Amino acid sequence: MAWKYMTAGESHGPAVTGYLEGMPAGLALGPADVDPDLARRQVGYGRGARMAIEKDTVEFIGGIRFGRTTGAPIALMVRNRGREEFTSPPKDYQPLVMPRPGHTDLAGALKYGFKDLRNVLERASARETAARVAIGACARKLLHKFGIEVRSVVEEIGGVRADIPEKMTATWWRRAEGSPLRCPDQKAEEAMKKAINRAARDGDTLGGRIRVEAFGVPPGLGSNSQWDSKLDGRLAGALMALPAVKGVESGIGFAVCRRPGSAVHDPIYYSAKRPYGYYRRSNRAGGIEGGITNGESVRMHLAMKPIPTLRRPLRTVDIVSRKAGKASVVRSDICAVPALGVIAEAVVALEIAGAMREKFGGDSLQEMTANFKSYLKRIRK
Ligand code: EPS
Repeated sequence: MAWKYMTAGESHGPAVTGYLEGMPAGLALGPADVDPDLARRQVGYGRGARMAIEKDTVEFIGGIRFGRTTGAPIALMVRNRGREEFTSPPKDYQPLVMPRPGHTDLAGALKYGFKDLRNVLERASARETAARVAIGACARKLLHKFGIEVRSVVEEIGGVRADIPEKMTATWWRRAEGSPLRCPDQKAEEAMKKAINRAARDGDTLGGRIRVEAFGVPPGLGSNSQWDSKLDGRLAGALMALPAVKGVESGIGFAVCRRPGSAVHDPIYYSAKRPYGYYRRSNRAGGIEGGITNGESVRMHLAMKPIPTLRRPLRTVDIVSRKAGKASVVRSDICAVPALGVIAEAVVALEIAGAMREKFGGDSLQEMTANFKSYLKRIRK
């Protein structure tokens, strides 16, 4: 069973597309499972004018018949409304030649030999994440069948830290979902909005920190036996590969280097009433020990850098004349941290669904479910 997902398509081309291989047959799946996540990705205080242009909806091209997966690869697309000419350059076309520090502009131009940075930015654009969110929503639908939920919350924007408990109750998660910044601490949310307004006024941008958490994950996903099957490694790799992410923490992450073992490791308890018997009262490990899930929620934190397009641009060098100047200014967002939360949920869903497929196999949902149930029975025995 291969589990694989890929995307293609440019930010201002006809569409962004996604490909997902390894879904079992028989899962009810359609646009109604995907469009709500596409809409969640689009909201967020601090986003730019492009989001007023787009109204993302998915179109399935493969892998579904009469509303159910067939076991064939899923192909889908999200059309772009903010399209530009792609076949030949318009008469007044001006190439982009002033690379933005912090962007892929210069590294990409050097790598591919371009004299027009638009060739790089089209694929580097966070527009691509619409495709990852769409295939992530398919993975999420599969996870629902096994009682697994993935959620995200914004913990920090531009240096303003929210006061959020380690264990968020349903009320906290509802508040996060209802907030334009995905932040359940209302006081911090107001301060974050002010910081975003200030950055907008100053021609600047802001990054932040998010938490992404998967609930109901059974113990035993991933493996300790080989480096590339460790689930924390896979999650970290997939999350680090999201636009603008510069740091990933598993559980308490970097805090482990400042505490003794007794304040890092989570003591083990047992109760026959618990779903898997064994449980922890703390979850500093973030639900993964030695690359394998331990039955607690899988929790990761991400650090996002501020967007590199600044209305008050930084110094740069023209890639044609090599003369000093100011970086190019194009339409962009001020802050996209809340969107990163939704995108990270999609990636975590994709990675956990992949690990579930690996462990429970089966060509149909029915077969996979039977394998899952027999595993739980053994664990609970
Ligand atoms: C982006 C720049 C903006 C964002 C875009 C990501 O697009 P444009 O250059 O067309 O104004 O709106 O994000 C999306 C289109 C999206 O769907 O998230 C960039 O340079 O990364």
